[in-house]
Amino acid sequence: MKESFRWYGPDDPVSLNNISQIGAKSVVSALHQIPNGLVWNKDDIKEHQQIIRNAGLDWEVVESVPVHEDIKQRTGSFQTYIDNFKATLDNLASCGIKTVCYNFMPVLDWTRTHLFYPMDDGSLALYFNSSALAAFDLFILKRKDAEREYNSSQIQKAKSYFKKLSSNEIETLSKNIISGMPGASERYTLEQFRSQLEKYEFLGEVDLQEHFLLFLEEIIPIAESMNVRMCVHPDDPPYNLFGIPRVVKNLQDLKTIFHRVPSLSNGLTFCTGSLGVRKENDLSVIFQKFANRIHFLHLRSIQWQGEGSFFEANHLEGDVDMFSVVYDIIVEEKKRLKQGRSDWEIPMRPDHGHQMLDDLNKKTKPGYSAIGRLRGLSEIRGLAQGITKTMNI
Ligand code: CS2
Ligand code: MN
Repeated sequence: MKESFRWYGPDDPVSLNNISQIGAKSVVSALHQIPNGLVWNKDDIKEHQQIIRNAGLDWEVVESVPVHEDIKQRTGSFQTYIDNFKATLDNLASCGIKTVCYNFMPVLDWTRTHLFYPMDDGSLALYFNSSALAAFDLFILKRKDAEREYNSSQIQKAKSYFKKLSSNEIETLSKNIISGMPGASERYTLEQFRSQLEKYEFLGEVDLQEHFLLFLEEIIPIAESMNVRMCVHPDDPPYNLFGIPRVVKNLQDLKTIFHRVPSLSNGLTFCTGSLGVRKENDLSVIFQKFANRIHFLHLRSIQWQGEGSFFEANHLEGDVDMFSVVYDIIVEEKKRLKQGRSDWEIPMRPDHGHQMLDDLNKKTKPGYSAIGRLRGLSEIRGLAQGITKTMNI
């Protein structure tokens, strides 16, 4: 695995020098300052790339080039945005950056209800509580027909959850859900969020999936011609939220995506913490099935809490069997090496970490503090070395 670390740019409290000390060899980054839908021009890409190179690192993976809402809904200026997306890929490729992560989650990117969920050891984790989400949907957002999405026991739990919230907690919960997560290209007020959701009123799962496939049919041939490896990030969490569909959530979705557009440039970001939230998602089965098109790895674990709730566990704990995941990855890398594939070493980043030690006293990006990810990367590095050495015996 090529050990990588996400860097949010010059304003990231975790510096490039920190990343070097952590031992990562490359950086995962994006031009977050460019509004969703606009072309990333070569000068801006080169400038960012040079900053990373000056620190002795390499910009290996783009995460993410955002997909405009018009493309997801196939309305308005979607064709212009698709053309802009292609132009961005072209510019990235001409600068030598050829692995591009993106996602197709409608309206919201990744979603959590709590950003500082205390662990027994005093560190803080990201947490998704399904009752909190339902409480927000039903009693704060007051989305029209929201109660159709929940059964009576879920509504009951959401009600008692909501009753206990102070006005500050209501505000924090809302903020976490609609405008809190790092890297998300959209931030909303309650009003804006409501009107975004309304746009999906007549869009079902099949429609959204078709919009995604049509997007891929346009993008992937261009990517392939430039040797660009596109890798879709699974939905996080991998189920429908707020009554709007999600279409990159399980084995069946992935089969559909790769069946319709079979080019290897149509690849996957294998995010164990996202896919792993659905109990029926067998990570090993998914990995083996699409191994040759996994272009990027996000390694983290989650701990199921029942009814769709989960918190982010330490990387080698929780419900993701990290040993099996890393084992599968190493087997795939050896296979690629034998086949002479130049991309045999798959870029991997520790996907999130706990806020811990000195980072508890710092303002950090939720999930992206230095020390928790350092712990995750170090544990995974040791695990990988152990597996590789025993395999060679
Ligand atoms: C998130 C996001 O789970 C994750 O990896 O932290 O990075 C986000 O969902 C991605 O950027 C997807 O494009
Ligand atoms: Mn991820």
